[in-house]
Amino acid sequence: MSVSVPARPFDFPLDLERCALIIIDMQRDFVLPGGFGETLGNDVAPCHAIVPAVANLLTAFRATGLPVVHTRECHNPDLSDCPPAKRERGNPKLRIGDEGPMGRILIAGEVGADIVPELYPNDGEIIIDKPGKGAFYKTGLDELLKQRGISQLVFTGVTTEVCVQSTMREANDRGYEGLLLTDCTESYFPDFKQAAIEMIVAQGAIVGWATDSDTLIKAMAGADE
Ligand code: C5J
Repeated sequence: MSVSVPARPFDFPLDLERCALIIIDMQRDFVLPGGFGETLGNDVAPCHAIVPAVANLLTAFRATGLPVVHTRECHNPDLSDCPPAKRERGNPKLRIGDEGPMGRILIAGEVGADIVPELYPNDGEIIIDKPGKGAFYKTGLDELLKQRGISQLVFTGVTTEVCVQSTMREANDRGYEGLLLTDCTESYFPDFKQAAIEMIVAQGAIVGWATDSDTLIKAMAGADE
């Protein structure tokens, strides 16, 4: 069943049999003090502030039985999948792999690299651990989505212009249609968030569409009636 969702730059043709929710990197390391985001000098509070909106959307998706994908940007404990160019860049207080207050920064299995409790994956939901910004790079995400017949992705998470936009672009190149929820994504830089949204919807949805979670949830509820 298909439903038209008011969106920019034009209505999104949501296919309720072929869409999945993807929640990008809602990890303690990006949204709580003491993690990777803060070691880079950022105020993480705005990224944490979207947790209730994402949780509300997650509840709505779980009620439909549609697939949910959670991603985590993280690396192997021996850093074999972390290019030195990524680890050594800049002058952060702590680097990837260093011991921080929530365990080793961005290392798989550490408390900081895990998803915040409010959004924690349920059994059966897809979890993608990714070494890069995009969730398709060096992961099996494309195959997992294709096995489930998914052709549309609803995007949420952090940060809008880095891992969310990278994944939206990767998805677009692979033929998926992407809808970004503007109240369920955030950046450490408000201007970058807005610019990323504009880049995505420009030129007739060159990367994808944008709307907010209330609009999507209302459209999904309307489809049930
Ligand atoms: C960053 C991300 N910003 N999840 N990662 O390094 O956007």
